[in-house]
Amino acid sequence: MDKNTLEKYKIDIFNVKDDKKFHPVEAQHDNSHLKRVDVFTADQCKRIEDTLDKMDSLWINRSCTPRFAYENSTKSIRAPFWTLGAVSYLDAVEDYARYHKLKTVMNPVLKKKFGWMYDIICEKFEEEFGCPVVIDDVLAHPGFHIFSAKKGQIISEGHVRLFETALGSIHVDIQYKEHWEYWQTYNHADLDNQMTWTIPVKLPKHGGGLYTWDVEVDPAVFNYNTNENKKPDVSPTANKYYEGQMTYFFRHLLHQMMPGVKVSPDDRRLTVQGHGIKCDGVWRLYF
Ligand SMILES: O=C(O)CCC(=O)C(=O)O
Ligand SMILES: [Fe+2]
Repeated sequence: MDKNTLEKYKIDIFNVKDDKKFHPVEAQHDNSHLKRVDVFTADQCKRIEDTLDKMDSLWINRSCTPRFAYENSTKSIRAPFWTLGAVSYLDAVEDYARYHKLKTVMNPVLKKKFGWMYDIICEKFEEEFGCPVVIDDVLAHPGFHIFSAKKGQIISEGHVRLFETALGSIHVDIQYKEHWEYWQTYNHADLDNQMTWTIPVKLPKHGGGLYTWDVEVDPAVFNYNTNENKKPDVSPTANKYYEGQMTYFFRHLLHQMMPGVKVSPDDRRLTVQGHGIKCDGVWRLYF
């Protein structure tokens, strides 16, 4: 996207022309499709961030990988973007065996370092849904999206500007489709009600969030296009994120990571990331 298109795009989306009032995260109301649950305290968020930093040799650099590998036309972001854990939309989409290889290495490590965190997540979901919620052991454990430099380093000026652009695609989550055969091992896997959840543990100073669009799209074809061609006619809702607060939604809610605002070189956007499918009465969480 060239700079002029980008500027137009920002103004379209935020509908705010005066840069002094440029606070897109507060521009609009919450989307009723997006649920919110307070999950971690500030201390717990800090503990997660510190643990994540201590494990930075295991972060996988995805900065040159198209943000959503199942799309045929996305730019390489080349800004510091890492993941921890095996990722359905990046690894399984590319090579299903690679996903399982990485998961086999990473699951025990994640369980050891973040077992306490998974316990809290499952407990909160159980309170929310009133049925058992587990971390799935066959698929990859929930992991992390890391938009940040490594601890003690800063993001370069060029990358700071990149973080202020729409790095994430406009998409629906269809990660569950990669694991079709696995779901068939259950009597009933509710593939019509798949869930996506995100818990930010560290956000940039000027915030972060998720755009959502209240429109129906065909999940079989929608993702496989460029953002420009996919942008719906209606305005998105800007759902602000809060550190420690989970957002989750069901089915094919159209969404996009919100671009950063006035990003500084030491800003970080760290999120615990996962999905869920209810199989034989138990929600199974995975990445
Ligand atoms: O980071 C976010 O806010 C959302 C990420 C997302 O859409 C995804 O991982 O599918
Ligand atoms: Fe998504």
